[in-house]
Amino acid sequence: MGRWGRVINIKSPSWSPLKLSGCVLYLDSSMGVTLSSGYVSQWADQSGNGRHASQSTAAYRPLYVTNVLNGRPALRFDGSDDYLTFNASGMPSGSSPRTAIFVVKRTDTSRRGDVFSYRDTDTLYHAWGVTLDSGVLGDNDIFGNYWGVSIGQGGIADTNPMIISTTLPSTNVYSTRLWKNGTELTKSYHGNVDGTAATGTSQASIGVTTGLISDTAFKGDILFFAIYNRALSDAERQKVERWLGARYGITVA
Ligand SMILES: [Ca+2]
Repeated sequence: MGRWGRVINIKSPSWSPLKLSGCVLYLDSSMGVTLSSGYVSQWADQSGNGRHASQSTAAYRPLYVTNVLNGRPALRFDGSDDYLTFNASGMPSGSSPRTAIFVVKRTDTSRRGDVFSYRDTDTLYHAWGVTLDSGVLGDNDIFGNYWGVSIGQGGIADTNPMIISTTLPSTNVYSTRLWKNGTELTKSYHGNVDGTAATGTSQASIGVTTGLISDTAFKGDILFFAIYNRALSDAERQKVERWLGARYGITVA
């Protein structure tokens, strides 16, 4: 040991978005993926809540593709019938605040591009979900039980890799915020947030809107997907976005 003692690494190399409190679902394509003949039968939730996303029907499983972004693998959804389901029970709903952050790369923006959704207990509508298209449930882009945030005709029609973040600080839909690669997007709003998440593995989907599979299928790659049961602060959200940007080689504002 020299005069100055050990060098202390003041950075935290092990930090990940999992370290933030309130993470209720955490899916990372670099871990917890179970394959069947090259397709994904399960994507294990790393949040500790056991909300593993899975698909029992072989034809509906997304393809696992290595070295998609910055050496990281992806789940490739075919835009036709591929999706995974998880249990919606206990997910943020009703008047509770929430955050979703994901990393995706669309390959066909003429498809609707629904990244996830989960159903309301009334089974007709949805407690929450995010699509990258417009024209959903009455021009909603982030939608619930007849509420939504519109981001204009065409939605986020971008085939570049992107980090999408959205927060809902309160039950008022007008409080919803939405960012692409760290830049906040202009929106318009309507309706109210009131859906209550249903119970059951078939009630929540990744890659489609639950119950509307053929109309809503996302076409492209999903690499990362996290949901929190609170609205992350701007500083927290930016920390996650920068971590994701470095991890996947995406420039963040
Ligand atoms: Ca398929």
